[in-house]
Amino acid sequence: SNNHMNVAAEILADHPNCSLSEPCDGLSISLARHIHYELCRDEHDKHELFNALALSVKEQMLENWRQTRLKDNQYPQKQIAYLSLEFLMGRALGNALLSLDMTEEAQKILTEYSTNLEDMEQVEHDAGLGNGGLGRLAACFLDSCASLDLPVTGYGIRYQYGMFVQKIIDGYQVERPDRWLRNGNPWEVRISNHSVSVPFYGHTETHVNKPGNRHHVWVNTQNVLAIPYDMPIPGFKNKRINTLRLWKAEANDEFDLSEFNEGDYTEAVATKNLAEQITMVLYPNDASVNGKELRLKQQYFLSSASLQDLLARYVRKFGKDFSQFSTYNVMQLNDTHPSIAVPELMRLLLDQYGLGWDEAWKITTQCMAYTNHTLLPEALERWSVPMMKNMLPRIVEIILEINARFLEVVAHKWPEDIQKLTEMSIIEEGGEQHIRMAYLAIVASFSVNGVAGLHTQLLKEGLFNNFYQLWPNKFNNKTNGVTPRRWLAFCNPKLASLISRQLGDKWINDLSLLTGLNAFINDKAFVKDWAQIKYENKQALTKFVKQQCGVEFDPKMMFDVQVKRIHEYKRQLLNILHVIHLYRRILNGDTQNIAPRCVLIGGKAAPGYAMAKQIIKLANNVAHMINSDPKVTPYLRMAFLPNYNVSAMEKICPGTDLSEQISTAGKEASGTGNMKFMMNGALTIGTLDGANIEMLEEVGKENFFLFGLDASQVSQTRINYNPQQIIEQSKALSGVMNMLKSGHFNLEEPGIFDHIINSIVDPHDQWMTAADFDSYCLTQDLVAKTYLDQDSWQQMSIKNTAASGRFSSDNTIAGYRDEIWMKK
Ligand code: NBG
Repeated sequence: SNNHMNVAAEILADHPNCSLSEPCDGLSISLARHIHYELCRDEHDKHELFNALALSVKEQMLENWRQTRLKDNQYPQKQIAYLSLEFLMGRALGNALLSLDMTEEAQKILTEYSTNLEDMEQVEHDAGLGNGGLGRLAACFLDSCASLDLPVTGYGIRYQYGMFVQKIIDGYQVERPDRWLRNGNPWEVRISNHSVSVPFYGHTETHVNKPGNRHHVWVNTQNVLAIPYDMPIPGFKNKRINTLRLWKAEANDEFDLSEFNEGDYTEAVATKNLAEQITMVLYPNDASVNGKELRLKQQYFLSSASLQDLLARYVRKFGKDFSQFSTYNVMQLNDTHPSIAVPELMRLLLDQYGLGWDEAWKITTQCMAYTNHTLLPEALERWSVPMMKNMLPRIVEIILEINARFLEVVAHKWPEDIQKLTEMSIIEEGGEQHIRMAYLAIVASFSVNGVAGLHTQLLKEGLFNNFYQLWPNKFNNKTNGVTPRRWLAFCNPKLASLISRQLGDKWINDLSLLTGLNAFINDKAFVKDWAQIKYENKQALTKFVKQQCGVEFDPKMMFDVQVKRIHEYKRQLLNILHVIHLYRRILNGDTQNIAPRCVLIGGKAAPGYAMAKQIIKLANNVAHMINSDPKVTPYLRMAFLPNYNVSAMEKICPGTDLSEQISTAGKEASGTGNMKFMMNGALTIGTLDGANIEMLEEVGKENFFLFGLDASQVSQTRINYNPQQIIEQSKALSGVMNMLKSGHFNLEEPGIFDHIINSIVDPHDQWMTAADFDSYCLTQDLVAKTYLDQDSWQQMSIKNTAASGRFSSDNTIAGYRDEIWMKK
């Protein structure tokens, strides 16, 4: 690596005077400059080279970034703020080069430094500032907003530690801190002069300036500085560079440090640590809550900092006349996590800018929009009133006032219906009071949306039915999508160029054009190329699996993949039970019609979720038994992939034949991994849940492996659910259960799977694993039969990609734009 400096020096010497055709800030010279003037030593490692490269790619965006900001400030048009506690961005380099149309240029430049783009890309740490689907959705949305030329700013938290790194030790998950910033983050720009101060604790006082004019003040607060770090979000070849603004917490010296005596340095530093704790770490809970005080602090910190930023920006342009605020601003709340923005906007308008309640409420309710991402009760946020009163006393006052006024509306709609009041109150009574954040969000929002057709329907019929009766027009559906830039063009370059060869490259911006592929399903040469690319992607995935798990896959076998957070409702357990079933068949010599397959499972468990962790252990133990039996491995192999994340998915989905989307119907709000697999030509085995339903509609049921109970059958079956009886009546399932109970997979670890075994036979098993088992196995047999007929498999694969156009996040965002953000 010590010749990088020489290469850089030569390039710079060749360009003593920059010209229009070769500007000094072009990629090549910029990179040479960063290496030559910033690395400062001859010896440096790949991280330093990566940083120099990323800095020079960022430099390519700076001018357009500035232009975008100028343009957005200049024209009076609506600004959209996407508020989210999670942005699961993954790596930025490859995606930025693709958007800037500089991939080839970068490849060429890097050969001069005796390295290549793939190697450089591998050096980048994932920005793992999210748990799973919800955070990755936010990232896909940012890409689509920029590509659709929309003035959308993402607001989030710059966690110093993102999603934990998962190690597997003796088959168990072990969590390690994600030190993603340890080599610096070349993409971010710290904007110190846009810092704001966020108050906590203290108490409120009411002052009467004039008779009848009460003025509220929140005093004696402990203030924390919020410093913005901006990341560029390039649109696809359109010169727009949007911003992801991430807030970092720092101690506010002006206030806190003055409290301490001169020289009491340790105490002063302790305060600094307390403040910085707020943005130290991402909570690793997916679709569940843990109610910790620090989490509420994070939520308020993000909401307050972002709103202060938006208000300051508005005031710079329009002064303190807020009558136009809702014309030019809308805030999309990504789940209830940032819903404390509702009372915070009220507080800023009332206390800071002196508006009256009615005016402030009108503004607030005209610019808040709320997206719900789950029906699971354990994910619905409720904050203890006493806890919030202590931390955010003024905010609680405002919530109580919002609730009092809202309950008058309820009483008006349903006169003398006390039950409605209790059901719908933002404050949950009975024992300690709690604030129902979803209700707060609904009451204040002009739009409430679910993330897939079934999900929205269930919101209206069930969870939020009262609110739906009160305000039917607030409710709307926006089925999720994923960005075709990252999830096809970038991650699967071979397939992308085959598609472009047939259709041109307009599909990258208009994914509905993929239907054009249907014209080639009988074109033998095309089908052969299609199959060959899948094979090569499977070879690459084989290498990755070997590297990560030490397990030998064979690209000639079917690749059957389930990667997502580990959760009982997602039913990785059902998948494992089927694997055990196949294993038994093979041991019994019943190998007829078995299509040899490699099963890959990956995903993280929330550190406090014991059952999910046991499922990981089970997957690892079953994989171990299977892979160490040479009678079995010609037919079946299995691996558990550690540390599943965005960049792993970029390798996995291009090389997958069969995508497992097997949640208990009615539980998965949408799913988005399902869409990535479909785009990349995988076939899906799945239940009628979330967006699977719409995928099936698009591709036709003959090209989708459907099984299991639907959502209403799940509710019906629950009433008299008797898994014991189901097991007795199923030869296959009783065989599997007996093998599990015999301790076959845990001979040296007695009892460790008892909890899992008991959960399957429990009549209260919410996930109804036993109920769907036979149907799942039958459908898996059909999968195998189809796979053995490669011609029809490949045709179905093409049809799946062809039908995936609707699931571009461009399409989803066009819906948000037309039906929520620009409405009115
Ligand atoms: C998740 C759902 C997924 C959905 C994503 C994105 C939460 C709370 N919800 O089904 O479980 O695809 O959100 O909408 O993480």
